[in-house]
Amino acid sequence: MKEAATIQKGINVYAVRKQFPILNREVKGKPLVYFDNAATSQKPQQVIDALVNYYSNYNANIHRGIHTLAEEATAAYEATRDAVQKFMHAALREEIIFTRGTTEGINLVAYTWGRQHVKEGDEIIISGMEHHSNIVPWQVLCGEKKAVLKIIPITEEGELDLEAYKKLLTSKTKIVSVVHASNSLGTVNPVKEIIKAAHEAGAVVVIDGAQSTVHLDIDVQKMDCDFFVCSAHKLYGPTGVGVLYGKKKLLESMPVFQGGGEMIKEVTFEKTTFNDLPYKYEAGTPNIADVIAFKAALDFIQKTGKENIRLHEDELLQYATEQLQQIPSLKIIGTAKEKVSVVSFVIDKVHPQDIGILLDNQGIAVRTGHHCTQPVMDRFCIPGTARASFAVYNTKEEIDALIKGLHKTIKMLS
Ligand code: 7TS
Repeated sequence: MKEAATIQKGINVYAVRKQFPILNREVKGKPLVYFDNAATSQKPQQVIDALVNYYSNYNANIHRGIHTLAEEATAAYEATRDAVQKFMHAALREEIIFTRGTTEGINLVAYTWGRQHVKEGDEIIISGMEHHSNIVPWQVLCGEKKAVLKIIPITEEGELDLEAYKKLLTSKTKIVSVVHASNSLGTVNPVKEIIKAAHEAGAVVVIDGAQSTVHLDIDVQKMDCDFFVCSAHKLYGPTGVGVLYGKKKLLESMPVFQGGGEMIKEVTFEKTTFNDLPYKYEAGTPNIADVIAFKAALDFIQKTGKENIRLHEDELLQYATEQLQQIPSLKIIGTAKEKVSVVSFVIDKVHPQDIGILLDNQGIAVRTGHHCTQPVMDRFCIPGTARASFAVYNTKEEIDALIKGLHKTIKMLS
């Protein structure tokens, strides 16, 4: 990658790139251009080092041991909780529950608060742009309780129809669960307005922050969401770790999710008493190494600067959008006013799968298909899209390579 090109606002992208060893590799004899960041981001060296350091120097199970290794591991694990609390501006550290990821967080809420409160004839509202993980758990719950799932429609631009949403809210609405930023359209939803309206109707709100947390400032108190979920692996952190934020009052009142070690105070065959928050929802040995390495990812974001990252990504999104719009046979799906750095597109007479394969032959990784949002594809009457999603380490030169690759693809296939 040439260093002569412009250094984009606030960050030296080439210095950032040096922290990500994987970016040095080649794919099919070409330098890797990684534009599949919405699926999972790459990891900086400090995250990889944190994993290696834990396993090399203080691998031990947490909370239960009094020996040095156990104490060190516990302290590092709990330090991540403090870092997440700060990162999301949660009021209390016990409101931060570690999960396996966004999917598990949503399922946890559906199985606990959902099962406890949703009754026959009640309503749950989700939107037409949800990831399958924010559809299926609610469908299962509705099936079990004979409740009704209602869907907020999407406009042609890929925005939520808020007027329609407000009409869907009734006294029977128990839960509203919506995505903060869409993984297939890039749309940033006005979650504050959505939450306020839901609360006025007496519903609790779950925000799926899988895509937003890495791009936007997250302040769960200002947002006033009841639950917020995200995944570390989309935040430059490891896979297998996520966060469920919940308001303490709700978390305390909810039934337990999984039973086992850690989540108990006392067990007899007659009766079990459950542990305090957050441990009540962290049954069994957690993913210690990855939780610890997640803090290194948050440190990386902190050091690089959230605002700098956002400005850089906005610039990449704008540049890519302008460049893609110049290809006559290409149509961008998702043209909302507020977007994160995700751009989905289709090309006349070319299947998205073929775009993906031919770009991969040129070392360019994009995601193709329905992106686990099949209802979005149905809404736009398309089989799928090709999706390029940008991260802090991507450059305009890489976008130029994508555009060149697309021209080549179109020439070959039409
Ligand atoms: N919600 C949204 C908005 C997502 O983008 C994803 C993952 C999930 C939930 C589920 O997250 P997980 O970490 O539990 O799997 N999105 C994608 C994607 O766009 N391509 O691969 C995974």
